[in-house]
Amino acid sequence: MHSIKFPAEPAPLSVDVDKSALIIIDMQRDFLEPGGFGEALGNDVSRLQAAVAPCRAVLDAARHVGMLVIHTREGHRPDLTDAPPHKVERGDPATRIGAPGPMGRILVRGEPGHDIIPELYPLPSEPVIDKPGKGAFYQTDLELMLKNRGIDTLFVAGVTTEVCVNTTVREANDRGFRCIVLSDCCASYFPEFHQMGLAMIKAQGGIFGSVVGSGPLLSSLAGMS
Ligand code: C5J
Repeated sequence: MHSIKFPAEPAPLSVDVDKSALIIIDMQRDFLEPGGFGEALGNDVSRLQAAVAPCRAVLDAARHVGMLVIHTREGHRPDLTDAPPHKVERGDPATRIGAPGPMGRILVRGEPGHDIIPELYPLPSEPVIDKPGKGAFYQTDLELMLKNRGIDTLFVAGVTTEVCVNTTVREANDRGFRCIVLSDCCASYFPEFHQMGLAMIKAQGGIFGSVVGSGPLLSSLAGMS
């Protein structure tokens, strides 16, 4: 057992690193780079850049201490059979899911835009979960992986705070996992949704989980080694 302690909201935490995983949600080119799904929906994708460097620092630290790291990607099969019609039909037909864009077909598996940004690229040893929905547990084998590895705590990073991060945290919470959301490692196209997304998690005594910046976690992980 490797225990670390750090301040968090709503209360300080003590965590066994050996039972913890870092899950990095959807840090894909489609969400972070111009010409992808995020921009097709009318968003300013530069807003998500703030999360990249903190995510990279936590990713490096997690790798250093041997913590399980899992990456997720939102996207669909090339024939879109796993994409709900109501999801596909949203927005301008020229830029909707499956339409051709500068990074290949939007939000389609195997296309350049679907892949994870180079700064946070997974190592071959790190599982990548391809998910058709917003939550990382929906129609994936994430829960099986976590149970098989004896994981009970998730450090959660990625984008966007109020959509895929929040949905995954809520799914994890109902499955009995403790969630610790890394505030500066998450981002939203809407700064106010980022703040509220974090507030909703930590309110009411941590109704869905805890929130902490990368700084305190990095300090306590550095103290381990
Ligand atoms: C969205 C996500 N925002 N990864 N997906 O559609 O949050």
